[in-house]
Amino acid sequence: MKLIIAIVQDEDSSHLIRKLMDGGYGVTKLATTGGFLRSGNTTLLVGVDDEQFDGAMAIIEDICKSRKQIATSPSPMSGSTGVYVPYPIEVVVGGATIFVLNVEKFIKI
Ligand code: 2BA
Repeated sequence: MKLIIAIVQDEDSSHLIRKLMDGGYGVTKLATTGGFLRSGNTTLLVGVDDEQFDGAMAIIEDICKSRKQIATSPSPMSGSTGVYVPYPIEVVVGGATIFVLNVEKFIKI
């Protein structure tokens, strides 16, 4: 058994959860915050049998899209003034950041 930890964009999360549930996968949704953008994203925990793994990954790849986002980054105006001025930067947020862990035990009580 494997645990898929998928960090996805909020925009994709409802559609993705629906498709995973329709496919018979168990899903837990966590509301999370990205450390860089400091904006909300969604982390899904999906526990799968080994033979279900490829199917779950295919659904995630199919639905999660990368998008450009504008973030503001503080930058020193000058070394002597020490004043920080926010300026916009464009980042490409990936469709999904995925960690796959081998599950030692899966227990339901
Ligand atoms: P955030 O940390 O909010 O990052 C959003 C996007 O900002 C990243 O997209 C990346 O394109 C950009 N970014 C992140 N750190 C940067 C930096 N130091 N300088 C310039 N640009 C930077 P993704 O890489 O697709 O990551 C999307 C979200 O996945 C992240 O949101 C974070 O919540 C999570 N994530 C990514 N890598 C991770 C990791 N190694 N461990 C845990 N969570 C991770």
